[in-house]
Amino acid sequence: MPDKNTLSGRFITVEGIEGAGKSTCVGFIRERLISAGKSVVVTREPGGTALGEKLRHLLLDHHQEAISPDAELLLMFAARAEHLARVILPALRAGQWVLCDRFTAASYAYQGGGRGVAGERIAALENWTQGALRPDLTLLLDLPVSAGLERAGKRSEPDRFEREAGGFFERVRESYLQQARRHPQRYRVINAALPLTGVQAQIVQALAELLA
Ligand code: Z5A
Repeated sequence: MPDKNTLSGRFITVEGIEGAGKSTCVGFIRERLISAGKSVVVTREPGGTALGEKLRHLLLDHHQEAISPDAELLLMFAARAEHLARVILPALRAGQWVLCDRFTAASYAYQGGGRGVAGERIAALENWTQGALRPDLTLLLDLPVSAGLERAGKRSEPDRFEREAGGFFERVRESYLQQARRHPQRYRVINAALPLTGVQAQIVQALAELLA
């Protein structure tokens, strides 16, 4: 169980529905942090370790047989436990800044909001795997579902999540926004519907608060 007091690094997560621009923004954030003199570890969930990447493949592969919501949640947290033990906690202990494309907020949004798993179950797993550790800053890239799906749809074959109907993503978006309302001290909602320069300007402001 991590003791928050022994972690001298900072933990930033980037969240949002498909096509919100997370991957695009992670590259931008990394450059900003490096310019500010920080040592940065960029990673993602599910994934970030050898086991995590195998689990990611199982979770996203649309040729898989259907996965029950509870199994899906447990696999996300199995990947997360490994990710915390091997990548995130060692980096934070070494004073590095960890920048993660999705984290536990995605479990609340997709398995909770999207699939209907009870929030208490997710909270129990969160407390078990993370102890008191929570991201220092979560940048929630928010935009209408139709806009996100249109952006995401211009790319390769849809994965298992991207095949869900629009209502699923509306619930995911609402869950993310609820989490941001519940934890205003560590969430910043970024209007991701703006052109990239407008999105980046909001990110710069949010990072400045943490860097100050
Ligand atoms: N998942 C879960 O269910 N539970 C969990 O606990 C976790 C994850 C951790 C992982 O996929 C899946 O796992 C995810 C949730 C689930 N569901 N799905 N699918 P992922 O992390 O790879 O997530 P993704 O949503 O598929 O990523 P994405 O579709 O690649 O989206 P993105 O990274 O947010 O977008 P992007 O690639 O940066 O940008 C998309 C396009 O829009 C691209 O062409 C950009 O050039 C363009 N773009 C970006 N920003 C802009 C702006 N501002 N204007 C115009 N165009 C833009």
